[in-house]
Amino acid sequence: MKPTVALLLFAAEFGEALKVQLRGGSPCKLVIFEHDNFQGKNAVFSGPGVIEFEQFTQVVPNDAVSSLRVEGIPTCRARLYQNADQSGWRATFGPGDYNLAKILQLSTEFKDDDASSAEIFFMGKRGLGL
Ligand SMILES: [Ca+2]
Repeated sequence: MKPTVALLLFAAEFGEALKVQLRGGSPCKLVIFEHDNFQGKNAVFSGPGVIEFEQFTQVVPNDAVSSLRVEGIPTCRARLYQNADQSGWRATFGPGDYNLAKILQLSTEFKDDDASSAEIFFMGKRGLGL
């Protein structure tokens, strides 16, 4: 077994937060995909923070998100918004992989090919839940 693999397995024993720290990455990331099932163009955003329209649509076109992934510690949340100014419908996701079927199962608001901005935050720090 390679040392890196052993280290990650070891880290998994001690929780997602430690694993993220060992990777040296942001504790909260959002990956958006142009097409369903994590296909097409994709863009990675690190948080916490607001992902404004200009940044959100730099790689994946506006009104195109059809699947997404959230990576980070358990309190990590990514919220997608219908409009460029964080208004309209909103849909919030914890760490996990979400194809379109799963998104629509979890959110009655999200619309395919309609998201225009996002926000990454930690649940609890702003008093925001799902
Ligand atoms: Ca799409």
